[in-house]
Amino acid sequence: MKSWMVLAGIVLLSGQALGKYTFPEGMSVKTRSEEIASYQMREYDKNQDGQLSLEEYESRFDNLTREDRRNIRRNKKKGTYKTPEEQFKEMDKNNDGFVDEQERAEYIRKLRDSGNYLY
Ligand SMILES: [Ca+2]
Ligand SMILES: [Ca+2]
Repeated sequence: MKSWMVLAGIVLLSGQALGKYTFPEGMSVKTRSEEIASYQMREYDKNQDGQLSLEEYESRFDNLTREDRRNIRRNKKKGTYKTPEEQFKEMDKNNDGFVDEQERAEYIRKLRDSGNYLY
């Protein structure tokens, strides 16, 4: 093995031994809810202002996946089903009439924490 490779190996090992891995500054580590929210934001934010209007959010329900439909049925069975408009009002924490990525992520987290299905 070449000496620089050995050296790199030692540096790597000592780094792991210390257990101090810090992410580069400015890099945020996204949670699963945040990842879903940012994916959905790209998908449904038609006018690309970084927020969802009720109309944009409702358009999502025109193209439901099989999993979405299954989750809707499950929530209806549990009695926890909410219409898109009801969901939107619940998501819009600051009542400005729009849902931003953070509000969406919080809602997704809340659904999961309460054991309800996302749709
Ligand atoms: Ca928008
Ligand atoms: Ca809002």
